[in-house]
Amino acid sequence: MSMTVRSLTRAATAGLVAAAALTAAAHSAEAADTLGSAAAGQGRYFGTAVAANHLGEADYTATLDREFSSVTPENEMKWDATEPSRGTFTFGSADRIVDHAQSQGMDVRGHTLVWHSQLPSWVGSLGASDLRTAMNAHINGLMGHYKGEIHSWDVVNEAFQDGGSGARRSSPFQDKLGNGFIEEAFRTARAADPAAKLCYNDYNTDGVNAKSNAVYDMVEDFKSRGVPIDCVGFQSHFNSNSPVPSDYRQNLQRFADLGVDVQITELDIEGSGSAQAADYTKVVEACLAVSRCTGMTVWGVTDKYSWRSGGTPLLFDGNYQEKPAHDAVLSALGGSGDPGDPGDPGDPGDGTLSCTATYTRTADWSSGYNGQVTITAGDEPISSWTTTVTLPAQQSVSSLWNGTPTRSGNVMTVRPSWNGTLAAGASTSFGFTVAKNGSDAAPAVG
Ligand code: G2I
Repeated sequence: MSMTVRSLTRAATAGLVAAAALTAAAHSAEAADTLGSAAAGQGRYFGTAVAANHLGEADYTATLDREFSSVTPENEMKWDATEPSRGTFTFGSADRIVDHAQSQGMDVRGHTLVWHSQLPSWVGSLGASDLRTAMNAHINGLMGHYKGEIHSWDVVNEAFQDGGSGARRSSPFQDKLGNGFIEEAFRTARAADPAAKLCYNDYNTDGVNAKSNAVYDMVEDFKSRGVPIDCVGFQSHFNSNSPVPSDYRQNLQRFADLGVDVQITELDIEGSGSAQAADYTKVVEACLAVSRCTGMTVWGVTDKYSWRSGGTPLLFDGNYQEKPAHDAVLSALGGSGDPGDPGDPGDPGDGTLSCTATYTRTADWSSGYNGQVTITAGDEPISSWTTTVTLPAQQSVSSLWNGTPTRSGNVMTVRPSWNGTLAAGASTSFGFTVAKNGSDAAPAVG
């Protein structure tokens, strides 16, 4: 994929797939007793923050690929990483994460577009008018580059102060553009990628308190005035000073009742053993009790790379061994198996999951046609799928939607874009447009 094409949009590039010849390979599904597949059984994703510089570590990547169905770049999509000087966008590290996630059929959360931290100094030195232009250009730059590839974006992050006031936090955006900057960011984001869910994300908003009340009021106001917002992210960084609140579920529910999805976006809980496991169970149970809680993300794969590594707050220890907290999460998600002992019945790799792929031609004209492939999970939930479409030699694919294609000769391999997670018996479809180039034959799909 050349830099020139990538600088248009990655999705457009991925859609420009030429294909030929016939037959189909098998599609596959992942085993059910991992965090991602167990969550899929509950209609949720289970994700993790990922750092690009660890992807070369075999155990890191093996754990990531096996257990998780969604990734959030931990730092690589932030402003300092993606637009270090005005108008110069650098996507190398973020692209590595997105490419890796797509190769594994994982969804990607975008984090984050407008935030007071990890902000290059040039942004803070702009006057109001220039800052507004730069903010919108930054949103357009990132969302344009990843258009169609990001399930949910944290459009604005941490705009409210801690403490009892419920006031906005001082930042270049707040101080120079005033309260309206959040609304403007969301409106710009909706236009930039209408398919992405647009989230407001914050911490210490997990229970009912002055800060979460202030966010609640903002969301209520946005919904009443038609400002585009689709979800609220609850970071959920917990420790003894900031424990899992007893009204966590009620708080998630009251936001959901405003007509937005809720997501747990940066979960980690300091501690160890059964106490930590019990706290993780509370969080998972709270999400599962709220139908609009669409998924959970832990803030890292292994304790050793956590931003709070001293507090060992994650599900895998520094040697990638599953902790009691992992087993508790898996169990709370309804997962089965013996997660502490890979190789036992019920562990990853022993599952005999299945899905079917059926093809139909949905439109036809003299020079081309539209095809649609519907993937249906068998009697186990799946967290990803892979389907192969092989076209007659003359034909070529000019666009594809609701899937992520890669081409090898005549064979187009399609993996999920946003739609990897299927409950038992559930279906999803992707579609594509084909130029016949003289051949009206059907593709083979498997
Ligand atoms: O602070 C925890 C999280 C709170 N919510 C927003 C998240 O974006 C935030 O993530 C953390 C990352 O986990 C850290 O990895 O954000 C920190 C910065 O605000 C990240 O730390 C930074 C270090 O401060 C830098 O020195 C370092 O260069 O990570 C950078 C990349 O490793």
